[in-house]
Amino acid sequence: DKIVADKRKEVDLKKSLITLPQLEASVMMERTSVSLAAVLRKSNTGIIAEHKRRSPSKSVINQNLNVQDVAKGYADAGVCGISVLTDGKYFGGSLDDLVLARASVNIPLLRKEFIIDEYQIVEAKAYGADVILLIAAILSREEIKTLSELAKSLGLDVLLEVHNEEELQKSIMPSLDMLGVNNRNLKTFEVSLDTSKTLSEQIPEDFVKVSESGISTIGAIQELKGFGYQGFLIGENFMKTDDPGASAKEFID
Ligand code: IGP
Repeated sequence: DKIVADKRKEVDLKKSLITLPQLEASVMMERTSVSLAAVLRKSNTGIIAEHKRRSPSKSVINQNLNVQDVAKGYADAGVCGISVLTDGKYFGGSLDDLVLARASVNIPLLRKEFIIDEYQIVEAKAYGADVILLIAAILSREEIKTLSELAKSLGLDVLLEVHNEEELQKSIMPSLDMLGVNNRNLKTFEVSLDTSKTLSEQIPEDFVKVSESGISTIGAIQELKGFGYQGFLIGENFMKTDDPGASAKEFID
């Protein structure tokens, strides 16, 4: 599909600019990662707040804020982790955003990206991420295995994202830490929390369950907790305000 073809080109270009051995020599490779799964297991709020300037479904969400201020605001609010979009074309993010967020906070950072190549995982580590996202809709079981095992070998947590039962069944393997159910239908952009509710019972107990997208009320979180969810990935609802940290804080106090 289109996104995967775009990423293939992007990654091939990057490999020619910064080689894998050069990435592996970066100082950040020595940093000890913080496990988001471990933080979520101990938390009773479970908020993972996202830095998101725009999206294909909403176009502009917030272009006026500084990523360091947003990250600090989220951390001060007491969120469990921060998701930083690094995709430029569809979401207006970059690896610079990840580095700047890393410079601002010590809580777990998720690199939110369409990962299709091992290079992007080393890159995630080199630019300060603690967690990577793998999307079952764009990867085969073999790819999920290779990519997640590399991430684990670098000390990174893995969040595997699914939309339906078929994606879930093909993906289950021990090298994953968290299973995320995306409530947004990628084709229609429609959001339904029923997706999380329906799939919850099929997720084995050993994985931390994360519900992603379209969460905008504390009531929704309470309901999802009843289905075993311990993580709640929220972007737009916080980023559409002038003070995303303050908005996140309302979900934590
Ligand atoms: C956040 P929302 O509806 O709260 O802004 O959603 C997050 O779940 C969403 O940005 C997301 C996403 C993705 C973005 C989930 N999976 C994969 C890009 C790629």
